[in-house]
Parts: sequence; structure tokens; C-alpha cells
Amino acid sequence: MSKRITLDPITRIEGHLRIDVEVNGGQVSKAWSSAQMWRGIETILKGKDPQDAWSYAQRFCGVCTTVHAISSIRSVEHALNVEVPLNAQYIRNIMIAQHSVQDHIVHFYHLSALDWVDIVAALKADPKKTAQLAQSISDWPGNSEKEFRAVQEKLKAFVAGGRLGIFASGYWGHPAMKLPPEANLMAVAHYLKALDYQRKASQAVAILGGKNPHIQNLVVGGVATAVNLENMATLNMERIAYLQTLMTETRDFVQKVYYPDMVAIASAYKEWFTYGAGVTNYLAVPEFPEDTKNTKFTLNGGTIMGGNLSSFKNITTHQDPYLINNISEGVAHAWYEGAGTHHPWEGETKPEYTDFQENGKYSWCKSPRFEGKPVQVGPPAQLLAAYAGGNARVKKLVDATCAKIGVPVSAIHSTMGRLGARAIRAHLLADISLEQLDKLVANLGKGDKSYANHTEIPKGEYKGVGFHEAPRGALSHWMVIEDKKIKNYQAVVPSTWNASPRDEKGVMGPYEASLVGNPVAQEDKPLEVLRTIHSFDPCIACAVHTIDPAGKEITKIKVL
Ligand code: NFE
Ligand code: MG
Repeated sequence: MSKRITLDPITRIEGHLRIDVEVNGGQVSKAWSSAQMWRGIETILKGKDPQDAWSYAQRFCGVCTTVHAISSIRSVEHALNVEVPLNAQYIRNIMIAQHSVQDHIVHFYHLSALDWVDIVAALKADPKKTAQLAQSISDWPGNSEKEFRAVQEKLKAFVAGGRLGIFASGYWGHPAMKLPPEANLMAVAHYLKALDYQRKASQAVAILGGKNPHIQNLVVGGVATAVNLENMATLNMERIAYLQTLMTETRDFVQKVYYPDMVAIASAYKEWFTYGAGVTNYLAVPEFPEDTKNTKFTLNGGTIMGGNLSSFKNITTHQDPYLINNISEGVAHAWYEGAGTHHPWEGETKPEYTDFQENGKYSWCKSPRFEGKPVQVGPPAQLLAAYAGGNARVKKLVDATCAKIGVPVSAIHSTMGRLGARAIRAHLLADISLEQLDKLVANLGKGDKSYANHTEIPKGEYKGVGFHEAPRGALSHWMVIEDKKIKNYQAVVPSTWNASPRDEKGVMGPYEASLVGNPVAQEDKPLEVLRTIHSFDPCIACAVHTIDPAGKEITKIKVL
């Protein structure tokens, strides 16, 4: 007998997501992903000055504001063929790398760890044994018995007083929870510590961006961050030294706490490398430009189809026609007029709400497709593209991590694989942030003080696309400029790729496909569904850039 479960809203994500699953014999047999909000910023952008678009576009989301600023500004620079001085590229690179590090720390500890960690079970842990466990996997100085005992005492007081606060109504004691008490206590202690370290990464972005969230330092053609090592410019020696301190502390947390914790959790839940693969077509775009023309990058992008690394096609520049020409978005099952599919430069955003129709329209998310196929974007895509593209550093880190856990590289196609890939990416980007800072200092040391190429928008029609490999994956902003104004604006966002509803051929998007075959031990507590959905780190504000006050809320099962 099959049973329908509606999870609405899914919490510990950004935005409003509804997931419906049909469960048969303890397994998901069908799934629907429905984005429940619409804000229409693509529409608001029409008629605006292209120079200002980045500031509006940051309002797509409250989580990844920086990434939309970067994609938007790159779309204008691409349209007008504007070069970006090296100092500006490095400054942007540090901001986006630190933003990703912050985002990944928050995802692992605050948005997904509680799917695997039983807070209440941490009460039974022996703090001394917890310290031994933590010290056996890392030499991080914060892992002391005293620290773990203090956290446990705090937790005991919360539980005794019935004040679990943010930890209330979790699935504590669920049969799918498997960590020993000591691992639970270690994770709870690191959950609290992670709050401090994500703040340091945010601060690094704010120092360069003037403000965070919503950086203020971009201009078409560069940054507005005056750079001069000797004087009182925004970025001087004192600021650079402070950035280095912050980013070193965050790197140590990522590499000595987050990464080993992920390896420990993955090792305890190895069966989760066999669930949740779903769509194994991947797309990643090149990131961290190292020249002024966006043709040379630290990490390549590429596509992989059907989980087969030998199908890999390398993408090494943002101008690659294979990348630019093969993206489309359809609305056959989305709350927009008609059922058409368009390339984003010809894309339309005309809302038309119908209520949830499982065989009709059921989401505010459009269905992005690459060469007509659904693709998964995010850390697995980026790592697999770099791996297949022969990046020795990525290959070494991926191989070493898989060996530690005892799984093959193909295990990345899974729920746990997505969590693991994100931790590996954070490990990598924590280093890349510091390297980009060194490059900035070296370039300034050569006497290069330029930070922007001032640009006027000319008359005439221009088209541009700004690509960026954001924390959740490949992001692109598509702009058509006519007579100095924005004629069309379309954002194809990582969470739109992953949360996509079925397309006109009925082919499911990545969230949906990844749920099929997922176990569900207790239908009234579908923890396993959360594990798989959270592994994508959904951001529905981004996905639809949109809120619909008329959108119906149908809460059948409320879950943490
Ligand atoms: Ni709103 Fe985002 C990222 C973008 S959406 S968080 O990363 O772009 O997937
Ligand atoms: Mg869009």
C-alpha cells in the first residue's frame, strides 16, 4: 500500500520548499519538488540601468547575496567586453571564496548535521572519551575534555528545563540515528563553535565588500575598493594582515574540525553513499579568474553525463559556446504562462498560479536543462569536473578523502557524497582564499594600483552572461541591454537547477530523482527525506527570486 507524505515547509533551508513523496514498502517511489514562493526580481530589473543591476540582483536571496552581485556584474562586463584589473579579480575572488567557506560551515553544522546527530543522545557521552575521540581525528586545540564537559552541562540544563530552543522538535531518538554518544557530543560542541568561525569568514567578506550581506564595493569593470599598501586606502597593510588572520583561523577550523567531522559522520553512515544519487549529469563553470579577461581560471568547469567520468567535457572559459548555447529553461510544470522552453536571453517570467497539480503545474521553479537534460550542480559537480579535467590538487584531496572513508570516487553520486564534496570544497577554498590574498599582495607589490576600468554603457543592443560557481553550484545571470537600459534579465540559479520540477518530457529534476529509492523508516518522521533534500543545501529564495502571498500553505507534517 502506498502512502503520500507532504513535507511543507522543509525547515533548515532558505525559503519555502514543499516536498511530496509517495512511500511504498518503506521506500520512496515518487517525488515532487515544489518551490512555494515568488518575488519577481527578474521582472523588477527590466528598464533599470545595467550599472545598478548587481545591487538589485543581490536581493534575490538573503543567503548568497554576494554571488548574485558577482554574476550580475560579470554579465555586463561580458556584454560590453570590459576587462577587469587583476587587483579587482583577486579582491572579488577572496570575497567569493570566503563567502563559500562561510556558507559551507553553516550548511554542515547548522542546516544538516542534526539529520545525523542526536542532540539528546549527547547527554550520555563521557566527556573524557569524547576528547579522546576528537583528538584521535584532529590536533585542533579546542578539542578538550573541559570544553566537552561544559557543553554537556549546558545541554543538560536545557533538556532538564524543557528549553531545547533551536533544538526543539528534532527527531531525537529516531531509529535512523546511529552515532555513538561521544560522536554526538563532539558534533554538538562543534555546532556551537561553528557559529564563531562562520562569522569570521563573513567578516572577511565585509572588510573587502564594505558590508555583508550585500557587498557594496562592485563597479562594472572592477571594484570600488581603493588599494594602496602604503597609505590610508580601504585596503592597506593593516587590513590585509587582519584578513590573513581571520582567514587562517577559519581555514584551521574548516580543515581541522569541519572536514574531520564530516569524515567521521560519513564513515558512520556509509550506507548513505548508496542512496540519493538521482540525476548524475553534472555541470560546473570555471571559477576564480586569474587574468583580466575571464579566460584563465584556478578551477575548470565541465559537464559529466550519466555519472560517467569518461563523458567529461572540459569548460575552461566563461566564453565557451558549449556552455553559453546549451542552457534553456522550461515552464511545462512551473507556475508561468504556457509550456515553452527558452534560452535565457529569450527567457520570460510571466507568473500564472494554478495550485499544486501533480500532473500539471506545481512549482514556482522553472526547469533548467543543459542540452535538454536535467543536470545536478554544486560541490560534487565542481570537484568531479576538476578531477576529470586533471586538476592534480583536487584529485589528491578527493582520492585521500575517499580512501579515509573507504569508498570509491563514484560514491560522490549520493546523499552523503554531496555532504562530503561540500566539505572537500570548503577545505580547498579555505586555502585558495589565502593564496588569492598572496597574489593580491604580490601584484600590489609590483606597483599595479588599478582596481577598476571605468565603463559607460553605450547605445545599441548588447547581450551578456555572467557565470559564477556559487556555493550551491553553477549560477548564471543573462542580461539583454537596449539603449542603456535592461531589456531582459534572467537568472538561472543553482537551486533552480537542483529543485527543478519535471520538464515537458516528464523527466524529474535532481531533488525529485534523488528521493526515489530513499528509505523511510517511520512515515510520520521522514528523517531520511530530509537527509537527502538537505544534502543539496536548498535555497528557494534564489531558485525563484520570488514571495507569493496567495501561495497556499498546506502543512500536513511539520518537520525540523
Ligand atoms: Ni540563495 Fe544561491 C547559492 C545562488 S542558490 S543561496 O549558492 O546563486 O542555489
Ligand atoms: Mg530565473
